[in-house]
Amino acid sequence: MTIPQQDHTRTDQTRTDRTPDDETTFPPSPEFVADAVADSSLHDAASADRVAFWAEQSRLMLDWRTPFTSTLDWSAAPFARWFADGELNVAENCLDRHVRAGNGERVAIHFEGANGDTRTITYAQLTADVQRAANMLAGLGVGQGDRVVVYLPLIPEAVVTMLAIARLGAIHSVVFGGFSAESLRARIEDAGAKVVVTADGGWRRGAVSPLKPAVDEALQGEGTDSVEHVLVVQRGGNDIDWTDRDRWWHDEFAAAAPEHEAQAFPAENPLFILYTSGTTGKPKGIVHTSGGYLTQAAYTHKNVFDMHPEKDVYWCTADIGWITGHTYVVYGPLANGVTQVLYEGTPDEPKPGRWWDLVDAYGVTVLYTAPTAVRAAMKAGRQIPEARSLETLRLLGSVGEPINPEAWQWYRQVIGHDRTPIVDTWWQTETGGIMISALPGVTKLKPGAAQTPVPGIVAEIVDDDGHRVDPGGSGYLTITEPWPAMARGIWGDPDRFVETYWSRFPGRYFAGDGARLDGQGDIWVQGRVDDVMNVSGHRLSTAEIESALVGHEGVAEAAVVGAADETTGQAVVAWVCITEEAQASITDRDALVQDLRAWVAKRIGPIARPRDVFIVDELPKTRSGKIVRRLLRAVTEGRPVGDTTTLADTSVLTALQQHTARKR
Ligand code: 6R9
Repeated sequence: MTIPQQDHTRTDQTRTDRTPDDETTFPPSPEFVADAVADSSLHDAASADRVAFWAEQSRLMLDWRTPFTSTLDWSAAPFARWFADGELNVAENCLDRHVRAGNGERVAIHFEGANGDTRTITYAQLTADVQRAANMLAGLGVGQGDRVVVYLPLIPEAVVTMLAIARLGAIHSVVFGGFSAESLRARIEDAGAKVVVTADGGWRRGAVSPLKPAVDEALQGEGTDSVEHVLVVQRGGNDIDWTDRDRWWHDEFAAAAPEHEAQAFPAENPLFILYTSGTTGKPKGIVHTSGGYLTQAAYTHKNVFDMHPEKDVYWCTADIGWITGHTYVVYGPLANGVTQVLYEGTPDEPKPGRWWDLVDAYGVTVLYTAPTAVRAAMKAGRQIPEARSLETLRLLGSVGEPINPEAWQWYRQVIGHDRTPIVDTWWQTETGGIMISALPGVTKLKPGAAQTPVPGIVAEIVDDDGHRVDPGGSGYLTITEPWPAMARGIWGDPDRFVETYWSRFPGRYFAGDGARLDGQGDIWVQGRVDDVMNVSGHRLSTAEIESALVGHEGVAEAAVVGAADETTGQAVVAWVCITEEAQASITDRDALVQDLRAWVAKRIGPIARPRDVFIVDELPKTRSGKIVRRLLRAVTEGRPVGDTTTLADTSVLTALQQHTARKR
């Protein structure tokens, strides 16, 4: 069965899968519908002719220098070619064309540094900066197809650098500033980078965190001889070592010519490589190209976030080191000519509530963030956002993990004042853009479910044998038809691309997520399949139990893992952080533990009752905020934890190990 597209006129009907969560829905308000970008005609057009639909969206969203005549070439599947005989310049689509259309004075970026320094950059200014930066990079020998590694804080120069590289038809590979020298080295080597762009340091919690030393260390390592220059932005003002290959950004920038004429490149010219960690071994360099990627970035950004460029102030809180920062900080919003906020710091520096102050200060209308941030805000307490206005917000988005219905409800009530729609967007580094999400103004929203493939995308949930599951069933989330922003491969390793994503279910793309299809055809993404537990032969989803735990008033955040158990195969083990209020009021922790076990048993069923509940201060997370259950499982089972390089803070593990040691 193909997952039915959302029928927003359908009301209550017989449901084969009745869980309490399937019952709660929020239809779009008439006020929202009246001014909504998306309407149901998108679904109609995409169902009528999917490939023609994408061609139409591409022509609508982008300016092509040479119009394409071929839309999709799938003859070398799974390596797709979209719009292949067309030519465009990606940076010109994000910049110059808005200036030419008379919108040069519109603010592109409201930048706020961690320390409170601010910059307002218009489209005209950003275009000028990128032109000059393109000349600067060309002067350092960067041209079409060359790789440039970007290792910068979240500052305007990062956006300028990415776009300048794109303008030259070169390939950027952004490495998150929190990654170590060794991770950086491995990426520089794999990409064969010619230039590295970095900063002396960035600001975090009132102090400078140095970046350049990691580049120096990386370049002393093996396999980095390809690097000819390091371009250094002055940001932290910290002392740094200097070598012959180093150049100050401000010197080179000032010396570069101001005007740069953008050349057109083929649609399939590579735009970037972004490394993502696999389950094992070395990170995969996911390759994205130009025309198809930008089409889907712009189309999803416009329709999923209901973008009205002339009046919206959009804010995606992701770092540019992640795919979310690529597609929904840089390419989507700028292709659509939208005004956005760019903030260097953390949500709570110098004190809790900084994010909400920024929402009020800039009049943010659309906010896109991760469930982990929502749960952190829940943990800190609703009094913090309640002390702010937040009246300008009209739409909220979520990405990165399943959002528990409880967090969804809190996000809507406390941040969205009970009126904003929330779009829960499922996608991946490999998909390039949003794949599954409600369309605001069209879809009846369901807390906790990503819901429906966006028009143009076809998703199916299949069982172990690759057969489609019926409504009410669970299985593996697969994509059955090629899409414009799909990865074009793994850098230097085409076989690994086929093996990793296309071999488990022949003819289908599968990248590791489990999902449930409810009685109304809505998709509930349940997290990576290795997060599914098997307790006495029952398949239990970690997400579902976590959701139940977070529904308890004392719990702020929960991570559940299946730990090896002699009798039940696996046993449910929960790690929870409790709210500030609960910390203040609870005297008997054992009683709370028993209460939580009973709570889960009551909400889901006795089979789901956790064997152990550990109350901890923090959970192990990646730097992009995803809970690392693999490590939690190892700790729970008392095994060595192995590679911890993806962790934001490794000291968390030691604290966790003390809990299980006490237990043994
Ligand atoms: C965009 C991004 C991809 C993995 C993906 C899935 C999880 C992302 C989600 C979600 C449930 C959502 N994920 N969005 N799970 N609901 N709305 O995060 O890319 O860093 O490559 O991670 O994140 O497990 O497979 P990436």
